[in-house]
Amino acid sequence: MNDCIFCKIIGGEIPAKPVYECEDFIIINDVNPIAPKHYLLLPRNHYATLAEMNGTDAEILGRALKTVSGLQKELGLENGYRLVINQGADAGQSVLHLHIHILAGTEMSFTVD
Ligand code: DGP
Repeated sequence: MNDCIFCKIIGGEIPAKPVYECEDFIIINDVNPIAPKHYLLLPRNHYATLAEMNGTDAEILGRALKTVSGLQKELGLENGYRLVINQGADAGQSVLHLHIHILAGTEMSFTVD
């Protein structure tokens, strides 16, 4: 995907300093953090939305959740964290490359506004 900003980050075209990398995905700091710790987990393969994943593709999401739970100490998530996928316009998805927000570092309320 030539015009995808996250593909450019994954491909090294846009410099970033991943806090974690593996064959399936990378984790970077969000450029506009909404919490003291705000990371983005980016699958290396381009899926604009969840709907583009088939069942095999979606197995990466299970590995992603397990990986995040194994990085609690490294990423400073020991007091808890929230994982968010914004899917589509109503959720405010602004980058059409599937990603998981990892939010932590403060107590969070849970509202929709
Ligand atoms: P979403 O609304 O779920 O599509 O969130 C996209 C997030 O991506 C948003 O929190 C800002 C972040 N973001 C957008 N462009 C860049 C970038 O070039 N670098 C980084 N690190 N984050 C970005």
